[in-house]
Amino acid sequence: MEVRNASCTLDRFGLPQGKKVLKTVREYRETAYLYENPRTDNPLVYEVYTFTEAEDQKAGSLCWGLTILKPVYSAGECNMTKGHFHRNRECAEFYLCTKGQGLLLLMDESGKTWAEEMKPGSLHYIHGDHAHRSINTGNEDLWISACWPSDAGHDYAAVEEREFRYRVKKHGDEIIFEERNI
Ligand code: S6P
Ligand code: ZN
Repeated sequence: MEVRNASCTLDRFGLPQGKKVLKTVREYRETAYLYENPRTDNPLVYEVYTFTEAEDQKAGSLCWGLTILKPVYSAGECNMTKGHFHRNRECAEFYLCTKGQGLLLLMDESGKTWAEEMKPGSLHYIHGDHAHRSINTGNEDLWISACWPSDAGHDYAAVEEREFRYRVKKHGDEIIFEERNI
């Protein structure tokens, strides 16, 4: 029997390696619009590694990914991903936190917003009709491993139109949830 190498392996730093691994880097200027008081510099804010064996995005195929969110603060506001619903609201997703500390912000279609605490080992089931945003509340990188259906897609526009109800800030060691005026 032929034994093949896996198409994706984690290197000694835990970073995904392989021909089919796609790396996307987000710079602050792409997410500055999310913050109440944006910074004026342009640090790297998060990296997303995505891997799939599926050639197309047909139902039943899967993607796996790793998001690394940097500890970057904007006048006390914690670094966050853009946040999205899945274009296909039937597609759920798993998040597994493997490093760091943070929050998984969740929102339903009515705008109701809540959070789950992310810490190494926490596993999060994201329902298909819930928007999700990862937030780094710590002082080190936040690592989130994820698995979702290839045909889920990203609907960022719905979040831009109706933002998550809370901003997350840190004053000293205290995490503060600030309700938006929306
Ligand atoms: C895809 C999954 C993640 C995010 C990534 C970045 O369904 O939820 O791979 O895409 O964490 O977040 P965002 O909101 O900028 O796409
Ligand atoms: Zn998603």
